[in-house]
Amino acid sequence: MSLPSNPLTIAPHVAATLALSQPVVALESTVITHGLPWPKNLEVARTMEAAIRDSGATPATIAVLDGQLRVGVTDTELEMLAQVGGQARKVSRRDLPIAVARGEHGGTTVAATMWVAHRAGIQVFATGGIGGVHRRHPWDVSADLPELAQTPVLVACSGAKAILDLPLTLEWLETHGVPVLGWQTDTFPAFYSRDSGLPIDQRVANAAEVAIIWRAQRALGLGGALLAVPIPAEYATPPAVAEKAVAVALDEADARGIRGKAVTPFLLERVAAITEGASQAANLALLEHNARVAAQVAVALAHAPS
Ligand code: PSU
Ligand code: MN
Repeated sequence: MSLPSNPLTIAPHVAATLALSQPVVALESTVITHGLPWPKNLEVARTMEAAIRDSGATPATIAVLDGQLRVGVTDTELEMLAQVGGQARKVSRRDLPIAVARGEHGGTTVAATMWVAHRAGIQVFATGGIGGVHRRHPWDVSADLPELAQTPVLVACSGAKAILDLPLTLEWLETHGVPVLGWQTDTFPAFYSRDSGLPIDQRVANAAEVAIIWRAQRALGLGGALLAVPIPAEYATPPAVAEKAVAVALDEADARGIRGKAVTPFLLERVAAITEGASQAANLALLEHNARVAAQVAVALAHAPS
């Protein structure tokens, strides 16, 4: 088995955009392979890319294809990844060398996507929800959190999925120095609902305000940051509805002994089934919205600092 000499491949149009210091937004691919069912996953992947273009930035979906770390994929490749779904490897940081060495296809998690984006020179990344500290199993901490602590990428998301322990996740981020900005909000969003009641570090009104703080973060040589964006109000689910579904899903996961990297995909799938797709509609809406907000921030960053 021989390694590709340069396992990081940046699509030509993405490389050209970066070379001109024009705005690029990275997108993850675990949400495509393991987060949503076919064909919704393809629809949402295309919608997010379109939303970013629409807002004046270039999307770069990051994935592992045939063992190559790809920054920007073609529409045909996007479709292939969506179709392959869970047969692809779920690639977090620790899975990168395995997928590369074995020449596999993989959907990259927030952690792996951040790692690749940073090495490609991309600073802004949009997703739905980051991984975090799990409920009932607080030793199960997503690799997304330490990645945020060390890799300088700004991640726009709707908080951490409601399946997680949000207070412990925020405590972890505080301990490890990850700033949490609230997009037009004073509280951390709870994914399906707009407000967890938990405080964030700083409310920001618009993309220009985010850009100022992110430039300072970079100038100080610090790691990543979160931009927490609440779900658009018309798609928000009442907290009690989501909460009930999560409780049932957690019981099922425990009863079936689901562990390790299978936990998050299992819970996401069960919550979607229990809420009869309402959670999935919410998921799609917030993913598109987060892509738009991230693109606005990338555009603001590309403008000369005032
Ligand atoms: N949250 C979602 N959908 C997802 C994920 C999180 O709403 O698909 C994915 C992301 O790729 C995230 C990963 O990085 O799950 C976290 O998995 P784990 O908890 O195993 O680190
Ligand atoms: Mn885990």
